[in-house]
Amino acid sequence: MDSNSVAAELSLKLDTLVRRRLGDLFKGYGMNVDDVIASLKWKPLVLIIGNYSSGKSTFINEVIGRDVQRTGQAPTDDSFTVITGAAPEEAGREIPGSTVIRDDNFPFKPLRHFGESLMSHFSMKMVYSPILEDIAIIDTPGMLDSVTEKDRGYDYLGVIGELARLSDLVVLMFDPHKAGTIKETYQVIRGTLSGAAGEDRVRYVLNRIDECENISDLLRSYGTLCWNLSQMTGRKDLPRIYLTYAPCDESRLPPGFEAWKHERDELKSSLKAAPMLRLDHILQQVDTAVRELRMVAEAMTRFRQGFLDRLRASAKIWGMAVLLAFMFGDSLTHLLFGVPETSFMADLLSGGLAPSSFVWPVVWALTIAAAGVAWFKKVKFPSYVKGVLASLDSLVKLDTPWRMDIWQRVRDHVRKLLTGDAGRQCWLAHAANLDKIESFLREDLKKFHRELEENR
Ligand SMILES: Nc1nc2c(ncn2[C@@H]2O[C@H](COP(=O)(O)OP(=O)(O)OP(=O)(O)O)[C@@H](O)[C@H]2O)c(=O)[nH]1
Ligand SMILES: [Mg+2]
Repeated sequence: MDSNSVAAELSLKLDTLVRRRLGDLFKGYGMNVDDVIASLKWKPLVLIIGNYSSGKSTFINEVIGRDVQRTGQAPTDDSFTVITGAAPEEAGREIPGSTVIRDDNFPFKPLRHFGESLMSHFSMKMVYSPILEDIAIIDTPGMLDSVTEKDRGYDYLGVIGELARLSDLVVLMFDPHKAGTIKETYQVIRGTLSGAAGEDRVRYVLNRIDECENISDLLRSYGTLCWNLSQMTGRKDLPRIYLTYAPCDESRLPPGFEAWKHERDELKSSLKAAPMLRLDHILQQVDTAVRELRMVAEAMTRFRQGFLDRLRASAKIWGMAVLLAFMFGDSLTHLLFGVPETSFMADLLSGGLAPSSFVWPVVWALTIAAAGVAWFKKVKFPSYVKGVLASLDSLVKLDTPWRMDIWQRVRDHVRKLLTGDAGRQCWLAHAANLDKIESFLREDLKKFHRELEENR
């Protein structure tokens, strides 16, 4: 079996497993299991991102052997374009974003949250090209320093992060003029890519090196990019950076630049590895999603524990009050108003207890119990929830950067659950859910990893 069909078969299996074992839990915590495995549905995806005019569209045209994307010196693309293979008779068709994003056959449904204005900046082009039979390539608008997310009309970095999550290979392209100094690039690498896409799925490219005047000029740009990358990614070891240029009149190149001629071809070949990377990507994605689910369940377990502790403490105090009210409540009214004629305690001590002696004590006990319940519901519980919301981070242990990373991604979701649904969350069996998730990670996913290794 070729690697594509192995990947397809394994993803289907994993899809079924996740749904069967954890589908209900994802749903219960308001998380979408469809989004988790969205990328499994379609062909492997290659995402090309980078500074404006770094040569993304030029590179894509070269890879697919056709001038499908517009290119130009000024910022050219303001849209995301998914370029996918098509039979010759279908080639040339363009599908609008609203259809692509809503269609269940494509994996882009998670983008629907970004609203209408993204849909008008999103489309799919059907192109006849052999390489597109196995992969689809996504061209993106270049990153601009001056444009804020608001100016674009949609959350650009959010969309890039979501696409990176769905993609099996991410090409991050710079050029010597802006070798990694752009703020948006920084945010994408730091904020979304590091969490969303595993580093091994990213290819770094310094493109347009033919525009460097000589080798020392190139080294300066390369050095700047390396420095900026290490600052951005926080890694001490530098990832490989492909040094490339679009095919041009070789005689124009500064002396010595032929040494990098093959890097363009190597980069192009690395795109073909996307289907192989998919297997790892799928597992990584499920692993991440399940760990996010676990973090939510952990937070809810802690929340519920705090609730039960308070409930118990309140029940103790109010239980005592109910008992006192039962025994002495009618003595008080007897003393003050002469009602009832004899109190419960008096009947008890004189040995004259009758069924009617219990009426007032019971009324008293029920009244105080009702007051206790009302107090807990209206005062104690809201103030507990408010306290938890104010110090949300204390719900989970944040002892490693890795856990902090996961927490950052689910924190808002936990806040939402506690803001809208705190009452119900107190009564759910979070600890049992946690056990289920743990056993999935420990047994099912491990087994899957082994199966994947055997199929390599
Ligand atoms: N000298 C040189 N020019 C290049 C190279 N690659 C692209 N260009 C030119 O650079 C300009 C920008 O290229 P595009 O491919 O449009 O860049 P882009 O990254 O898609 O830009 P946006 O879509 O605006 O983000 C075009 O005029 C290309 O012809 C290269 O390797 N060397
Ligand atoms: Mg472009």
